[in-house]
Amino acid sequence: MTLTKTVCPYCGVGCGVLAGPDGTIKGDPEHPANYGRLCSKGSALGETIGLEGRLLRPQIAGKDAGWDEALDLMAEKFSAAIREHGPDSVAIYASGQMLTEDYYVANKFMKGYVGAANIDTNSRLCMASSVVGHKRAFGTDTVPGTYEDLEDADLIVLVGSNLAWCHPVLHQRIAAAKEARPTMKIVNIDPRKTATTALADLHLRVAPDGDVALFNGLLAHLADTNALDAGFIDRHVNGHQAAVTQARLDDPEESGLAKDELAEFYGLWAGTEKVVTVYSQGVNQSSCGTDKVNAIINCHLATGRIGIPGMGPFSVTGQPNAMGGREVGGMANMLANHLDIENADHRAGVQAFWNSPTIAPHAGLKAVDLFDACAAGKIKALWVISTNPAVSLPDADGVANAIKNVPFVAVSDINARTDTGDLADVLLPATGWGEKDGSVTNSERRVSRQRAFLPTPGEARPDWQIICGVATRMGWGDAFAFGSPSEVFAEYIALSAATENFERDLDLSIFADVDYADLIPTQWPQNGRRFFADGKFYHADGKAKMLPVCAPEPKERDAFTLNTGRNRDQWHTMSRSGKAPRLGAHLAEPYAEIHPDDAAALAITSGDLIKLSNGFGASVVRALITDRTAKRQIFTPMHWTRQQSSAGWINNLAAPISDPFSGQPASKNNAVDAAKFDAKWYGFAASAAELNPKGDYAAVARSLSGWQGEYAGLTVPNDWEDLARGLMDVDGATVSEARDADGRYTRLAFYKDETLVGMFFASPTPVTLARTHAVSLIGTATPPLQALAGRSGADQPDPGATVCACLNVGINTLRTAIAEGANSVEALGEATCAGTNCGSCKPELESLLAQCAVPMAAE
Ligand SMILES: Nc1nc2c(c(=O)[nH]1)N[C@H]1C(S)=C(S)[C@@H](COP(=O)(O)OP(=O)(O)OC[C@H]3O[C@@H](n4cnc5c(=O)[nH]c(N)nc54)[C@H](O)[C@@H]3O)O[C@H]1N2
Ligand SMILES: Nc1nc2c(c(=O)[nH]1)N[C@H]1C(S)=C(S)[C@@H](COP(=O)(O)OP(=O)(O)OC[C@H]3O[C@@H](n4cnc5c(=O)[nH]c(N)nc54)[C@H](O)[C@@H]3O)O[C@H]1N2
Ligand code: SF4
Ligand SMILES: [Mo]
Repeated sequence: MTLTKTVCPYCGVGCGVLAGPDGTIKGDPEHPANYGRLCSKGSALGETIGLEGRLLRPQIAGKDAGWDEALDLMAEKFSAAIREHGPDSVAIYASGQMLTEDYYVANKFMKGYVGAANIDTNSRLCMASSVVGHKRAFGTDTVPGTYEDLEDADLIVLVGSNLAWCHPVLHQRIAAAKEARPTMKIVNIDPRKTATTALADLHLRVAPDGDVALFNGLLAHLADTNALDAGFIDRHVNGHQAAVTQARLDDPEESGLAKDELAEFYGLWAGTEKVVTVYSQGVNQSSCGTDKVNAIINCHLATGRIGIPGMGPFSVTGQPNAMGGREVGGMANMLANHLDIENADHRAGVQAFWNSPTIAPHAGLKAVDLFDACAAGKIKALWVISTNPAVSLPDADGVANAIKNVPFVAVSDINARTDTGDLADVLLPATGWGEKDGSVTNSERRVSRQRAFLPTPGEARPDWQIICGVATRMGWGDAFAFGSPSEVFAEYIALSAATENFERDLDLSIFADVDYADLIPTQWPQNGRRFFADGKFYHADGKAKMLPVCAPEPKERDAFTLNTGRNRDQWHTMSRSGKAPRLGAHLAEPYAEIHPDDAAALAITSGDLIKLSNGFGASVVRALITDRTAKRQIFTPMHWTRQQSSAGWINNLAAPISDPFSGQPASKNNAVDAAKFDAKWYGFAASAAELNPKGDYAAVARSLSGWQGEYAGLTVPNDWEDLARGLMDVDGATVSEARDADGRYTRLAFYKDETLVGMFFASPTPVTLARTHAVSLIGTATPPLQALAGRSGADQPDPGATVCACLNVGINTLRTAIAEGANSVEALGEATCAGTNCGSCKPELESLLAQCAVPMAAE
């Protein structure tokens, strides 16, 4: 079988993948992002390409419809809104997961033809602060770094980045470089201990949003110790004096770090020439995110540590095409090809190239404001493409209500059911990864082709084609007569050439003559050319700018600080990664990391549920008691939605507070109250058919034999069988029951023709049960007595929660191997195979080894 060369649709590392229609997935050894490596999510892509749950034809008001009918309705509703309420009454909310071609067409449609810039994207929640920080410092949104810089550096500072879980292949590249050259130092700046911390020489547990104070302190230290590069500053940088003066006004201890920690970090930074500072959402998603970015860049500019191999600030992008989206001017305050919407010459240049009837005269609404406008009734027609705002935006329940308030809502998605799709008037079926063609740009500006290797399912269409269909029906057919993504790409490259006299950084000339079909992964501006090597920046005078930034007042609050982020094996709202059972098995429930002292104060013990609440809403999740999180700080993952949980989506707790310059929401620092959720019963279900996530607490996930679910309730039901039948589809099944004398512990097994199709275990305390074992019985003819025992026989030990997703190795198997003498990650690999495929679980293997290590004194 020939495998197709394509690129992973998850994170911004942009790994090359070799894929086959039978689900074969391999890392592409020739792709310069990964040289053959893949992480657990990439490796499991083959499990996510099935058609279960897919949206296969357009739907209007919940009923199947033809494309003509759906597109006619779209055009009619958008045209009517523009006619009656003006172009600002319509909006698109799009995504950094769209391909460059989809993104280009969507922007041309809104900015050049509708004539309004109300097209914002989920990049607002992701990269917006970095964009503004770059523009303030460099004059353009330029990411100067390359992946090789990370391998060349002598010091890598990871700020607000859980690279081990969120950019795993980059993390592995760094780990390999450090192993080969142990003098390389790594500093991890994060209020939390994460899987990334394991690789760090120094972990700085910064206070939430203490980063500006920390980097201002560094700048002051560099100035005080004569570590600045006066020549570089003189030739290439403005604003240095003001920035240093302002930095000196901050007390570095407001970062939450002790004097000796500060001294160690500052000494290391000052004494190391080759420093790369990598930053991600702990920096961007903050009410002072843009200032954090500039505080970091200031230190690089002041020391001339930029534009040279192994040095520089490096904002790693989250989504597969976060970078491409910025290139085509995806957001509401951008124009195409790194041009500025506020600049009349730029607008005229783009309009002339498009030959369009109009051009958006000013920036449009940024995400949070856009949904506020929906709530206020100002938006009459909304089109959501490739994103799930009813889950991922702050005040998620408020956003869901705002969407309901829009008279006409269309959602383009690959899945029939999403929290946002459930609110739509029209659903438009998009082709997904593996079925569509186009290009994406990764964190190091490398453009790779996504290529189709699967047939188009049902009547799905690629996103660019759907947009062209609507534009054509609105009367703009000539401008949207693209026949293929390669034609769109060609126009995008031509626009870059036509506007080259504006002298922006975005130089795509390297793509001018490429053969799109065979395009190999290619970095702009030109393979090998380094930004800022010549000291040339993009402000009018060719210099860079240091910004005076000032640390925010430390937040005094009685409530807990809620920090949010990601799990290793899930992608955002789980619409794709949730389909792979082995990814779901890593962390199968929404949870809150809480410090042991705080848990004790709330009388929460292991296995209990915790209720988080504030003025915006409430969530109920499992308590995960750990000192990975600091006292008075709670961390929850962002992944759970209304589709898999009854109370586990956490953005209904997030205040819509944004950075004043970038409009990026502060998703990592919200006030929240916490209390024990006083469940009167706890339940666990395993079922062949899909489980229903309903009740006071419920969280369901796919399992290797069907589905598994955790449940809890505030009132004990009268009839357990009734309750269980309401959660799982076991119509016509016979039931066997085991119960203790007072009826508090109940175990039910449902059979259809002797096959076990469902099990339900309830108890007044959190259910202790060998879950992987229970799940493995579904679909077998195990008799009731054995099934309901809830234990595996001695001949079949229960592997426990999955640690290594690739090779399906559970925590109990690993503990046994450690007890039997495996004392290193390598030894665990030999004994159990764990960690020997993608390696994403190695940090967890290390921490398990540390936990299980026999104390020296006991030996
Ligand atoms: N597995 C997985 N990988 C992903 C994704 C996914 O959904 N799943 N999504 C992708 C996307 S779109 C993105 S944007 C990236 C995000 O990648 P990351 O930014 O690395 O991931 P997060 O978990 O959101 O947050 C990173 C860290 O910021 C820390 N943090 C919180 N507040 C502060 C603070 O004030 N200062 C500092 N210094 N740190 C703080 C958090 O504790 C957290 O550990 O991941 C990408 N990769
Ligand atoms: N609390 C909190 N909230 C956060 C964050 C956080 O750290 N904390 N992180 C923020 C960040 S950085 C990000 S990037 C966002 C991500 O948040 P979202 O973008 O809302 O999340 P996704 O689940 O990636 O949504 C993508 C949707 O597109 C669909 N889809 C997949 N492929 C295609 C396709 O080819 N075409 C179409 N039309 N649809 C497709 C999927 O089924 C899914 O419904 O969340 C943000 N929200
Ligand atoms: S690191 Fe993992 S998720 Fe990111 S692109 Fe590579 S394989 Fe995909
Ligand atoms: Mo993101």
